[in-house]
Amino acid sequence: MKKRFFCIDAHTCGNPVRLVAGGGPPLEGATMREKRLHFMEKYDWIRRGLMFEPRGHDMMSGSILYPPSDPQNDIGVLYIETSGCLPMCGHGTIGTVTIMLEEGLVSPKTPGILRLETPAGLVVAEYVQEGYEVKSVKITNIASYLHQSKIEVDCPQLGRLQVDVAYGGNFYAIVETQENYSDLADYSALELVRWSRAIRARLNEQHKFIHPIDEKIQGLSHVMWTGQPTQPGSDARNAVFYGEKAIDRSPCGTGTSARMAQLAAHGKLKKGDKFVHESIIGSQFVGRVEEQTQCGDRPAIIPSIEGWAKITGYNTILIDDSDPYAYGFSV
Ligand code: PYC
Repeated sequence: MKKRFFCIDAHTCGNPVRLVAGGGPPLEGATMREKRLHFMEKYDWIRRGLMFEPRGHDMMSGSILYPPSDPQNDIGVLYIETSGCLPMCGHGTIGTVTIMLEEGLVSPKTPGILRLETPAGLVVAEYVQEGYEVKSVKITNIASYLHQSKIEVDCPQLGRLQVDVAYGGNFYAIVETQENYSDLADYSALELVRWSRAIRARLNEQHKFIHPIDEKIQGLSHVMWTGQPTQPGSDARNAVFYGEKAIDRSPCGTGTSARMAQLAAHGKLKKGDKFVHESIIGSQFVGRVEEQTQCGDRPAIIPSIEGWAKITGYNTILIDDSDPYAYGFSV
């Protein structure tokens, strides 16, 4: 049997977004949190088929749209990626909002604003659209917080590292300059990928990373390597590892949220501050600390992230049961 998916492909500041506009499955559950659990249990083959080779690649990331559970909101978004079904994805949201508006997939209840239900919670997107073109999207993210500071972990080749773990919609190990690590510019992407896999596995073996309000969000999935900025206006540079082989080409929305939460917890950012984050390819997100808040019993911030996306094409993708690689592969 051949399953057909109508996808609109885009990139947000360099990182891919594949919005599944037709062919997504009906999901059980009142909220996107519940729908995500149903998708992971019954439909993960769709994620694998659309994200991995031969139809996707290591960095592939996407979304599927659902009606909102609360009529005040505009739409529900499920995130799919090579790394799994993320609770929240920043670059994916900026790309999804751009595609929805430019292709007329959503009618905003309030012009200039879209209220999005995500598995991690409500995310509000403010956008600037001139004619057809969406110029920029600013998303106000969920509560982000520093989970644990100064965790020691052994890294192949580099040796002992000290990392902080912060949450910005996913859990991030953040590696800052220290005795055994200088700057992401000093290492190859292949080295960063290899080391990320190793330290992620060790950190997950030795620690539990569980969201204080939603125990279904657990496990360290991403690793952020930090560095000095190279572009005018940037405050910092980063390379975020996800899945098994990916380095985010965008500055990473949930990663930038986690980084701002970590800096705020250490007294280096406060409400109202701006933080321009640069990716491995030099693209930029403008982050801001919008509010100080709590996440369960943890001090937290509400961050916003602003960026842009461009549609790259329309893609009708077939997943054919008789294809030995119907459900993707990774080498
Ligand atoms: O932008 O949040 C993000 C993201 C997560 C993984 C890749 N990008």
